[in-house]
Amino acid sequence: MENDRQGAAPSADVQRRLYELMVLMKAADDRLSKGIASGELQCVYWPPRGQEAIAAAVGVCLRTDDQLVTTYRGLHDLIGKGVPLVEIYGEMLGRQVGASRGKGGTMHIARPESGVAMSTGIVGAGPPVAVGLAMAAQRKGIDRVTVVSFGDGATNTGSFHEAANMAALWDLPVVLLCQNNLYGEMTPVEHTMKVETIAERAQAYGMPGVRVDGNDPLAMVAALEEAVDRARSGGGPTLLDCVTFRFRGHYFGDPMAYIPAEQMAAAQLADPVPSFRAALASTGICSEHELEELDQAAVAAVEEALATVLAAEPASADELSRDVYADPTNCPV
Ligand SMILES: Cc1ncc(C[n+]2csc(CCOP(=O)(O)OP(=O)(O)O)c2C)c(N)n1
Ligand SMILES: [Mg+2]
Repeated sequence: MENDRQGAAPSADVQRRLYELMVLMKAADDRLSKGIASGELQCVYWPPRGQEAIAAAVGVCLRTDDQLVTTYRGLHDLIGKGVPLVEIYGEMLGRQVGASRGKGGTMHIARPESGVAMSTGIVGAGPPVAVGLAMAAQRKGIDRVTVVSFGDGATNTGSFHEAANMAALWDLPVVLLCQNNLYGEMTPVEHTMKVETIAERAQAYGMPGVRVDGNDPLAMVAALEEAVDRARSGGGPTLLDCVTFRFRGHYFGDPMAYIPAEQMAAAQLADPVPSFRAALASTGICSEHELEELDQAAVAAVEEALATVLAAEPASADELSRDVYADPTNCPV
């Protein structure tokens, strides 16, 4: 990988925070998966299990008012950006406690108070929206960086290329964060493009493109920090090609027959959550006892959030006509 933890490692506190976020993301995914599989929970779900290191880096590198645009596979990104789990689960399960009072669903979670501008189910739709947010910040002189998270498959859409060109041309404060999990639905990334890496696509637009080990939270923080600093200081966009894997396939319940057994075995060895746990123990940043406490706290937080959501009212019918039109006197950008 091009970016292998250049510069000083993050402080012990930041490393602990990264693990805390990663283990919360994993616990949130595990609980949803268990509930959907048993029939206890009914919702659609595109699981990001395995992509925790990327989202945790988003969590420690962005300010609250920096903006995030993400996708249907956004559970971890939303947790990283600080959306309360009750509002995420609430939205997925169609309850009034959801971020959009239960009417958005899994694909459409937004929360302006946390700097989450949009989640989208349309592949490649995020980058143009992020470029618009970055353009607004540049024109209005707002100190704000926008990060847009999307998959490898999205880099084959026209909207990605138009957005990348515009972002580079105008030096916009945006980071193009590709969560390259090696598949778009059931198609391996190498069947969809002739160039070898997604990072090299950046050259065509005149912006830096960096390939990163997306399973290593420290490499991710180094790369994302550099990209965010560049964007914030007027240096323009960066394309980050974060190489990772999704353990549960495209959608929850995907039998994953298209994934070679050797690839799955290798990915499991590189699973970011146990790998980072072992690294924190071996460097002495966390004791086994501390790690155990973080693991248990994550599971407890997830159980508490789910109990709140299951006790909440379903989305009300009058939501159908509320928020249909923007309020022109209160239009955040
Ligand atoms: C414009 C558009 N085309 C096709 C689809 C169907 N679709 C949903 S997810 C997906 C694969 C996207 O792959 P990738 O961008 O790598 O993201 P990942 O799902 O791996 O996170 C496709 C083709 C869609 N939602 N939108
Ligand atoms: Mg993909």
